[in-house]
Amino acid sequence: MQSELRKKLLDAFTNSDGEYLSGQLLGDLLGISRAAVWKHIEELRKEGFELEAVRRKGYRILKTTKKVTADEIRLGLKTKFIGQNIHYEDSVDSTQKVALQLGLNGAKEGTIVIAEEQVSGRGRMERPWHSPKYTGVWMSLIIRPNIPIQNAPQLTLLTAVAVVQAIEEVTTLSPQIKWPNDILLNGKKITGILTELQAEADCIKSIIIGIGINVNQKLQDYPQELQEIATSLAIEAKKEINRAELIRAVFTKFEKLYDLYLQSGFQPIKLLWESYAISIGKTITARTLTKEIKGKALGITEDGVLKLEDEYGEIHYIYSADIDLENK
Ligand code: BT5
Repeated sequence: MQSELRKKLLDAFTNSDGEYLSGQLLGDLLGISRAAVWKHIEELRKEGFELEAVRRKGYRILKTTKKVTADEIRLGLKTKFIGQNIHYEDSVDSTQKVALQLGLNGAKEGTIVIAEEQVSGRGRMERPWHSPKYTGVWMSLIIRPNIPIQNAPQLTLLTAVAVVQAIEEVTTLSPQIKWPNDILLNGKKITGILTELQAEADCIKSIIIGIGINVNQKLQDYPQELQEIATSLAIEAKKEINRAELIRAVFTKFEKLYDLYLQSGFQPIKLLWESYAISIGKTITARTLTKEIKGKALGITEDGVLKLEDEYGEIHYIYSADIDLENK
């Protein structure tokens, strides 16, 4: 985890808008000596940041690292609590697993676990999630909302809206959402979301939201079986995307929507979700664990449950399923 001093230092650079900051000023802000400031600057350099030091002017960050370390994400982050504590790893089996453990150990709301690579990343029902190094965003967010357990799936939908809005802000792309947890571009999957609960009796202890975003992969980076169904932001936008900038945008959008959700409930989120939904009004097939139902997707209920009308006019409420769209 990042030290408080390091956070303050990066916040100072965030707020300086590219102006020089003197060693004296930084020392005063952080409550440390100029020599200690210099040590922190050296550590940032070792991490890969390019810093300019000019006599009588001070320090300025010229270039960042292209990694998604806690420091890299912090520089430019302006949220209140989402992403204010970042646990960064080069390689993990799954960020969900690390976050579940941190959640049990009392990690603060808004804590993020992020890794450059996952060697056993997973989707729903233990399906594998392909998470190669330095290309995507593989992260898990810990939140502790005071809501009934049955409302937890709404947070998957809220997260999907946040990711779509972040992608729209950082790129010129306009992704769509396929209920419940897929974000698509040109019919191919760009993001998957996995929501897991830690609950006791009827009370939510924490919710771990896993977000996997394909950012800078090239088509050949995917195994054969994914090349048909997956894409990345770089493939679609035809240029590399700054992962840290995208992550900060996801945090900012999520925090806004989450605050709105806690204040006003699911209704405003539902409207936003529907505006991005690809399947509403279309004929789809929902494959649940026990059956397959084909019909017209009418929309989602106030609880985020999918409403499907079959050919006999019967309405089905789908809580969990994989969805196939007709004529993809
Ligand atoms: C999901 O599951 O879409 C949820 C994925 C969540 C991944 C994040 S990454 C951070 C956190 N840590 C984890 O270990 N997981 C979370 P599902 O709807 O079950 O879709 C899984 C299916 O997507 C697989 O069976 C593949 O067909 C496909 N898939 C696997 N890797 C992919 C990728 N990188 N891009 C697109 N599709 C992929």
